[in-house]
Amino acid sequence: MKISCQDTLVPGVKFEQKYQTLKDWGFDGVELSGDLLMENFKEIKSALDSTGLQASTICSGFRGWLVADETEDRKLAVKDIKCLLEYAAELGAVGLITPSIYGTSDYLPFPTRKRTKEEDKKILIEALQEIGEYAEKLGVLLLLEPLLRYQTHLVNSLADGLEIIEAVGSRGVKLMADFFHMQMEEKEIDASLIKAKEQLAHIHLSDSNRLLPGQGHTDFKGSLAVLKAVGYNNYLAFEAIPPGNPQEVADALAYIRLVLQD
Ligand code: LER
Ligand code: MN
Repeated sequence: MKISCQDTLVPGVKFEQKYQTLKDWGFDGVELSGDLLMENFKEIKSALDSTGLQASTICSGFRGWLVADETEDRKLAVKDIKCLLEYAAELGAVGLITPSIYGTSDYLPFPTRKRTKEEDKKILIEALQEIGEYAEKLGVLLLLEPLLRYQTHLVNSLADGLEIIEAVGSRGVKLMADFFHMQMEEKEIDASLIKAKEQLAHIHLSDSNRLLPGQGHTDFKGSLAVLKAVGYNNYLAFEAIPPGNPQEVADALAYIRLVLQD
């Protein structure tokens, strides 16, 4: 398994400086923030080329949401997502990560949704069918990310994600898993990973408290052994609250490499 790290976790002003640090720490790749990429594609591409660091994936960064209330915001999301998928193809990245929508919840006093969950699901599936076809042509993936219930009302568990992906039926749309979200939404993380194995194309390594892997109470030893056993061979990308001392990122990488050796 290759290991990458979100660009927000590494210090540095220039992209080149950040990517070189990730390389020096021993990461195989970088997960790019989509919003930075939208603004700085040329600079980012040239920094990747000069450092030789691989772009593993792109994380969000588009305007609107696939199940936003307003049609215009949904169209904007599809338009930007297609652009980010093109960037993914140009950079040789696996694809683009997106949740269904961020900032909605059935469990907090967010504004009432205009539509039922079933209506939202239909909208999501149709949008992903269009995007999936585009992604297939480009040879990249749209990675659907389930988020915990306080961040989204739609697609919280891996099973929720699988239901959508099966309905979409495109090779261009796959599932990803984030250990932070799974600690709340899965009954048994390892059993859910096994069920999702055919569709699982990316993973966010984050501990139970959104700190770096090894700084919470997630059983990475057990779950990474399960992923190994089912033949998961895609990226594990670090996502976490940036630590006080950046050296902690390198220490967390050493910890995960050790766990993977067992
Ligand atoms: C948000 O909580 C998250 O996990 C990110 O990966 C957003 O896509
Ligand atoms: Mn995540």
